[in-house]
Amino acid sequence: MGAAFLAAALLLGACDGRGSHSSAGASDRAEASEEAPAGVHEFGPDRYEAVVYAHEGEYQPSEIRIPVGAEVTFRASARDLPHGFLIEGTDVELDLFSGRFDEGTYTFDEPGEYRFICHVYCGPAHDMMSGVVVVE
Ligand SMILES: [Cu+2]
Repeated sequence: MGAAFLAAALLLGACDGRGSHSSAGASDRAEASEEAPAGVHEFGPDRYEAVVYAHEGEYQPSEIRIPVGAEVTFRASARDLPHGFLIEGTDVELDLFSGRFDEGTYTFDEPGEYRFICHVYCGPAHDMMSGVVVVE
């Protein structure tokens, strides 16, 4: 009887383990997208975070406005296929995959417009993928 109880407990435990593992993964992804809305978020003096998503040949947002002198951490992810995120004139070059973020930080000391493009071939819309960081 003792052994039967132990076996049942192990079986129950194993089922619980599998169930909670897969549901935790799903909720992690949901939380990640809800906790990081696309756009620019200020989190300190001259410190900004820009959350960018690549989706169906577009970036969200496609225009990022920040003040000159700001240190910006770009956190970017893809919502469909793998994409790239390269800001011309900077060392920010990120690889975007669905379900996780890649990060790069840059301080914009000069005002101007810095174009960003996709540098990972992603299909017919690849050449249309661009946006701009406006530093003013
Ligand atoms: Cu592309």
